[in-house]
Amino acid sequence: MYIVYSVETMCCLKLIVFSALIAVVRGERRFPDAFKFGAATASYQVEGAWNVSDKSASIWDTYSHKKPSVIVDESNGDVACDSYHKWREDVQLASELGLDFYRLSLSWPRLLPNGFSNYISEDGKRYYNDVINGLLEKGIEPVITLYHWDLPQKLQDLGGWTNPLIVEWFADYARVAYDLFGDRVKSWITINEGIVACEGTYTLGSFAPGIYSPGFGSYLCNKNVLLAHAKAWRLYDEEYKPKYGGKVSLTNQIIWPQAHSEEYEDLAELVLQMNGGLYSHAIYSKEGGWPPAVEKYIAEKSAQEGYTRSRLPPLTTEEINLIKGTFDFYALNYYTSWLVRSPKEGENIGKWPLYGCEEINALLEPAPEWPPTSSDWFFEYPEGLRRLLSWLKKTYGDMEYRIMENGYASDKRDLNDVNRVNYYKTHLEQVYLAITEDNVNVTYYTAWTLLDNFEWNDGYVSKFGLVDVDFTHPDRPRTPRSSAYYYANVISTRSLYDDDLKTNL
Ligand code: PNW
Repeated sequence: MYIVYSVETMCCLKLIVFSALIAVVRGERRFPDAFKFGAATASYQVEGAWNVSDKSASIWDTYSHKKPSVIVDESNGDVACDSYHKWREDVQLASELGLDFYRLSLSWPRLLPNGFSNYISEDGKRYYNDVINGLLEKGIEPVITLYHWDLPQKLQDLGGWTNPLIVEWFADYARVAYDLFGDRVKSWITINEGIVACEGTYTLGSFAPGIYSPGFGSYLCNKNVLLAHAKAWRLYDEEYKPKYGGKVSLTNQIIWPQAHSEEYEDLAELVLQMNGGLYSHAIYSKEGGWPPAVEKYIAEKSAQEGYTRSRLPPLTTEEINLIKGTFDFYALNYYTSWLVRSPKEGENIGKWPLYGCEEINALLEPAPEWPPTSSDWFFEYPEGLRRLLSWLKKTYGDMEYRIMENGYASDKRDLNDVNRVNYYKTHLEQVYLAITEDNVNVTYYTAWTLLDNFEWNDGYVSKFGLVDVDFTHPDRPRTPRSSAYYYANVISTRSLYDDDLKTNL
């Protein structure tokens, strides 16, 4: 395996050096010197080794085992990319790509098999120390996500994210991670895409543990995720930042909701407040709390429905102040955009109640000219990323923005993945324009994902990898795609090219 990579890498390196020379001569669009390029994965999606040593089950272990039919190919993450055993290869790939940083997540039940911090797994500790040290040895910054959706089943049995006590349990877990790895890890993400996790679980009922409770469960979950993030951020800020000087934030996945036409601009803004504002207003606005438009809308609707109180649980002044300002940078995950309009008389709102569209009676659909991908929620609109960055800066202010996920889904195992190359090229162009034209201080760009992996309800069918993984082979061999070479080119030259790109293997 390594020999194959090395030969290809040598060719690739020669190409990169040659391209770099040309870039200098032609003055290509260059990213700022301090700009960092990376790639991401998440524990349940890549690690496998679901029951080795003393690791306990996560909600995705339990869910995929008990209800395989909720995953399109009835698969699970039992082995996934086997990164638990093959992490050295992953680190080697990251190094060959020239990544400045690698974003990975910790499996809570691997590190704390009880869910609680009274017992730390030696094996979990060793595994993450190995990966972190392996990355640092190659000069790659480890960026750690504490929670990327694999909750210990034992905590789910106690109510999971709807139990307010999880706020303290999460802070205890964060403390363990900061204690163990904080001397070497300077970038932390507390929780990945709280809104997608909560809505996927409770509004769609399709993410683990698959509890269908639209309009209730999702709001309880979002509230507790916000509080848990805030506690973990404050813990770092008070006790660890003085000695380690790192930065902590949480990732928000936001779709850009484009009004179908002028008459739907208010509706599109409400969709944006529901999916982007729910977390952003609470954390980044001067006032804090839920976005006023959303709070008002749900309170009024709840009253009309005969409830004695709003289905959106209120935040007390103390909670608002606890959450407000708990960031060191804005971390954005962007994939796609939607056109927003009201449904016509009798028209079904469709399957995208995600982001509260059922709640606010908004219909989301792709523009006909946006190319589809293999994920049914995902159409290509690169300009959406630039628009979103501008909106964030205008709404929440000038701060450091880090793009922590962006990438392309395909159901093909093609090594010459021209569509993915095009996706990265067109989205990086928009990032470049956001920096140079709109003066948005974007400092990190993260490709989702390094390796094909377990894509939640899409199993192994939807592939996002720069690197192909053969899931039919027990060794899970990895083969870089054209997009990997394209990205390596961008990273080594820190520039974008218009043409003469060799994307074939
Ligand atoms: C993110 N949507 O999930 C996650 O952070 C990753 O784990 C995942 O593999 C990646 O994006 C690709 O899906 C999302 O429906 C899941 O809009 C669903 C949506 C967005 C992001």
